[in-house]
Amino acid sequence: MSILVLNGPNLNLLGTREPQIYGADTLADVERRLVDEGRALGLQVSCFQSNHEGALIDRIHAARLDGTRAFIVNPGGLTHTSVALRDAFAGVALPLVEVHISNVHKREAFRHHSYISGIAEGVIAGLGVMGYSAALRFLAARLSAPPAVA
Ligand code: CA2
Repeated sequence: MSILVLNGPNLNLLGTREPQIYGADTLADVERRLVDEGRALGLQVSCFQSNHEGALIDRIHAARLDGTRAFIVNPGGLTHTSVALRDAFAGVALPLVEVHISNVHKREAFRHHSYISGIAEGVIAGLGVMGYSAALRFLAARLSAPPAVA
């Protein structure tokens, strides 16, 4: 079973700036760990990051045909702006978990609304990069059993 991990704009800067907010791990560190953790859980993890909304949407559409069973997504700033990204996920209709490294609810008011949360199975915020691993563990369980709640 394949899980696609998507990261949006500026997350390629992880580990290079603002470590007090986003931690010290680079995106390559996070992606490597998720691939390893996925293997241990019997999941094949693929990763994609882009600074371009259209590239993310194209990758989401491609997931219809490449065996992807679920998404883990940190949409970055597009979380708070992008109806188009939400429509792409809704169009593909695979389970998704939204992850934010920081606790967006402790930050500026404009970060409190997400266009994605309303179509997500779950939302994780403020656990640092561990949030991605928590999402992966959740999906491993979710994909091998039906959801306990609608
Ligand atoms: O907390 C998160 O994961 C966010 O999705 C990160 C976004 C932000 O716009 C959201 O409100 C919350 C920003 C990503 C920028 O990532 C950087 C990482 C390191 C250095 C600079 C930017």
